[in-house]
Amino acid sequence: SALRGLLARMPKAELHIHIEGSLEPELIFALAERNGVTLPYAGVEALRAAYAFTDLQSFLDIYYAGASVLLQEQDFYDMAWAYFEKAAQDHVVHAELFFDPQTHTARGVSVGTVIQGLSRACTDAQQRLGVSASLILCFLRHLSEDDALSTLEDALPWRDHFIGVGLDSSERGHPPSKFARVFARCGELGLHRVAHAGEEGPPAYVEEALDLLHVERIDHGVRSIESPALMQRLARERVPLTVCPLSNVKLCVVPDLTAHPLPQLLTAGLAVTINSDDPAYFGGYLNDNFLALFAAQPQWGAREAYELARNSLAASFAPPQQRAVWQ
Ligand code: ES4
Ligand code: ZN
Repeated sequence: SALRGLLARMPKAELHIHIEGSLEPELIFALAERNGVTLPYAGVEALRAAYAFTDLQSFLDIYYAGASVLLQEQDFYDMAWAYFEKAAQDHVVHAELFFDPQTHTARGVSVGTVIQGLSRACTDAQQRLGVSASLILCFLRHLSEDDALSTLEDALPWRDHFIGVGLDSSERGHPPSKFARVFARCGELGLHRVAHAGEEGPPAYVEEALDLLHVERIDHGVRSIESPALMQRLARERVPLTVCPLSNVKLCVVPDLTAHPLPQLLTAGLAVTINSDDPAYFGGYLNDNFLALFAAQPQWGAREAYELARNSLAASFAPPQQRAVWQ
């Protein structure tokens, strides 16, 4: 239909993608072979069959196992390049990629190896695909704040290769307050700040991320729907939410897309965006998320499509001269 064509072809930004979550099973096994890594799955089909998640933790266990095949700089480049080819097909004009250095440094891979491989792919995405791309370093919240601080320290020689920091992994029991000092340091360094909050955690974690970490965007934030006071604040302050519809269904945050709170968040005046989160694990890239959500909202049309695309470009950290090209 015309609407499907519009959704697929309109220019959009992707602001919530874990690049390790873009590793398709075929590439996982190809890199395992290249690096001599043995996986606890017989093959591509057996791995895909294990993608039946009941909550965030059941996903993270498999996601960290998949990332274990990444060892060389070229591995990080190849992973990101495969994503950029998908992004270009989806008419993504700008992407901000999350990466998890601690997942790799724990296996003896240096932060420099990770960042140099990803950064080279970002440069090539701009030059060969016309996709502007930047990196956001994420701290794993199930680890300590001291671990996050030393990860930041280790990454500082590559300070110019990432634009900001985020907070991801297991949310429950690991509130934003745990990372107040490291986020304050990141603020002093002029880094943008975002955090996952209100995915599985309560609305109070969204408030902590805003008040204690001083984040500029909230990743997920869907449980804000439970607090009218927080909803009013997010609308008034136009705090962008990077919402991931297919992720929320796969991780049982919502029962199905017809029950997803995104339409209510949008109607309440929040700066909502649509994103893919971990597309290789959750059943689709950015356009798949748009198409699936719009299929569950038959009353939606071009107005909502443009609003969501415009929100994504407006909520990006792209510099003013870049944004001028989109207007
Ligand atoms: C993630 Cl869906 C999600 N939530 C929290 N942390 C993550 N890391 C990768 N995907
Ligand atoms: Zn995420």
